[in-house]
Amino acid sequence: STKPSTNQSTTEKPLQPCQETPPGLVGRLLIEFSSPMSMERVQRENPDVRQGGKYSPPDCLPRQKVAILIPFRHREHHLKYWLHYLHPILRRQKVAYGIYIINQFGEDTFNRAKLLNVGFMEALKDDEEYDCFIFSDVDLIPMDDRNLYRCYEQPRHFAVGMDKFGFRLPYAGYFGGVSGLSKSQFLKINGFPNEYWGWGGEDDDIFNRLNAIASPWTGVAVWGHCHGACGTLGHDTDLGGAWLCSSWLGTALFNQGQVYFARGLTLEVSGLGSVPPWCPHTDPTLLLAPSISLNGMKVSRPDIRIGRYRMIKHERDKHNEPNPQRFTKIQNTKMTMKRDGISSLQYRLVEISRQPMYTNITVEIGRPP
Ligand code: UDH
Ligand code: NGS
Repeated sequence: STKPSTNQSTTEKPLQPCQETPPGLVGRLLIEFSSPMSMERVQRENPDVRQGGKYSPPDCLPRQKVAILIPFRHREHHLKYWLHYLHPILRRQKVAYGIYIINQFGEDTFNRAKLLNVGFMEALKDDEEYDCFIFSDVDLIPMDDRNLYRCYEQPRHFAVGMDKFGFRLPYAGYFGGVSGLSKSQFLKINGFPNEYWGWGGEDDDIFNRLNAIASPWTGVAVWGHCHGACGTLGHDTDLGGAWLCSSWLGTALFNQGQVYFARGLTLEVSGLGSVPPWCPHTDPTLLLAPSISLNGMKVSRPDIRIGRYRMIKHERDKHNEPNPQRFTKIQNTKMTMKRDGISSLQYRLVEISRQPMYTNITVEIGRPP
């Protein structure tokens, strides 16, 4: 309309960025699945969630835009509880988010990781501003709202303490249940594998991808001299190799072998003469070629007391039997990840329907070869 301006923009206070730690969190939550749940109730209790399951805090500028992706088929009962619990938690966490259910069409073998790849693509088509992607099973509810659903400097594993594992991490490399990657972290590993049909292993493959990017990284140094602390660190199995500094670094040493860095260490060497921060006693004349740039990734996790989850108990689904190939497949991630991932993803969209509490993306993803 051409009404005279009411000068709204000068009377309204501009929004401030949301606080790093949201002020309205309540901490530990009571989560149970015995009281009946209905979508009507979820809608009634979350009137500020927009069509398609979208929300943005009204009182501050969110730091990230988060797409929450849920692999799905025939779990309507679980979805009601998930939405019932998560919408209020996410609201308190002051995130801008959208909920996407990636629903596998047909009754062929289920493929969780491929559905999540589809979710990544489709969420970005829906809103290119998403910069964070959280991948959640439909049956996992966080028991503490201090477990912040956002992306971090490093890939995030959220579901560290599930009730079915006695609230402990089942093994050090566990990356299942609920995880989160920024857009660039996701693209760096070529997304998720498309070739894990049926249950198991796809989360381990993703974990392997994150580590494969970390080391080894080969660099070329021009010249260097290192002594003291670095020399004494020696060999460390957790680092995926030997330390860069043994005692004396010369052109030859660098050029001959591969140079290994600590997993998860992001060392940006820009320009000649930089001193690696982990090597305090390096002779400052150490010269590294400017081409060396490391992108190591290491999974980050919340404190085990905060990263607690309840899982809705259920029987094994039909058409999601344990995949007998999973053990050999996870041995080969480093080789397969280059060709199998977001770069090779193929699917056929069947339907996108915007529900009040979520966006439903039904997709045909094929079947095992
Ligand atoms: N999922 C579906 N439908 C399916 C299969 C899987 O929606 O038919 C989704 C859902 O989001 C689920 C996730 O994929 O949370 C992971 O699959 P899962 O729940 O089958 O994996 P989980 O490890 O269970 O939770 C394995 C079977 C456990 C049987 C225990 C019997 N007491
Ligand atoms: C591992 C699976 C993972 C799975 C985890 C927990 O053994 O995919 O167990 O499973 N890896 C392989 O099978 C290679 S659970 O107890 O939740 O059913 O996530």
